[in-house]
Amino acid sequence: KHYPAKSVSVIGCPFSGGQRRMGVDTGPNSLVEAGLIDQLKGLGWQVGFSGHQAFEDVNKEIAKDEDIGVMKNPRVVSEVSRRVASVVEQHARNGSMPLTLGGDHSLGLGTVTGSLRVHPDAALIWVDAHADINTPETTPSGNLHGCPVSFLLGLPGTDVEPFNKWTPPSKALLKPNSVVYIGLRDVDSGERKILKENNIKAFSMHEVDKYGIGKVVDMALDYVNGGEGKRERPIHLSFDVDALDPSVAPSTGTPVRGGLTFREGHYICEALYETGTLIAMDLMEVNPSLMQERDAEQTIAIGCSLIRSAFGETLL
Ligand code: EXY
Ligand code: MN
Ligand code: MN
Ligand code: MN
Repeated sequence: KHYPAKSVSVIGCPFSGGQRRMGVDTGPNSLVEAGLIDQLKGLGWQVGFSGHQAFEDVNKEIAKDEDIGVMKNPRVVSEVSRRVASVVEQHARNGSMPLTLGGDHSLGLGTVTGSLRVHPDAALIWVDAHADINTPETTPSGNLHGCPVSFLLGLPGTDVEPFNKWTPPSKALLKPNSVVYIGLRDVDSGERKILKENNIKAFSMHEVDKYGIGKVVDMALDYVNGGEGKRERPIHLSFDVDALDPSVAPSTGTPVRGGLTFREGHYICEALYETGTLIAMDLMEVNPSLMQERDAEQTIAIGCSLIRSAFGETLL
């Protein structure tokens, strides 16, 4: 077990610069206001939380942050990821499991970098409707929340400023065979090519339908552990709430039909907790300003319950 002390650090990241819709920066505060901290304490965890990350200084540069190529807000996204990496790294080094609340998924570049600095052998499980593996050359939108995985892998096309100042591709910490996706259903053609060429393991919704979520999670864990039933390798879980079906989690910026059910999403979190090898979690893309108030409340409540499942809440 990697966190026997049951100590968790909640890292709220009010950031929206990796995409173009307002409001995702209020996700972390909504999750905390909904009672997340006490819920984690109720599960027996020691919870460190001393307010959200202060990105005001960087955020106010957004208007001045000119595109580089097609990349939107490149300097701001890069600086925020750089800071998040070091915050996640510090907590992990102190033996407190980082739980990062987004914010948009460009933050994943920071969280996973932080984890890998402390646990270089960790694998990444990316639960998402999207692969978030566009490069600055393939991105159809220029939105960097669609790109963090390509930077983590140091793929061709990611050797660009300002990212290469602190996370150069030559020093990439993540290997293509250390990533597994679950929940994909909106993958761009450039991304599909990248997944194929790099032989990256992905369970799309087609595989979830075909095998069932239980088998999919088992196959994902067997794959990263390199053996059937082996459960040793540290795992970073990056959970984009849009992996869930929009009927389950409506308030998110890039909803896609045909997603995970309520139970499938929770099952993933429960099963990862059960392995005892989870070393970090991200819960991303909760945007309470989208859809009706009821929808926002539902999405926030589900964000909290996914987290509780990953931190040991059981049905019986
Ligand atoms: N693949 C599309 C793009 O790169 O623009 C959409 C990405 C949405 C990413 C969301 C966070 O998961
Ligand atoms: Mn995502
Ligand atoms: Mn997504
Ligand atoms: Mn798309």
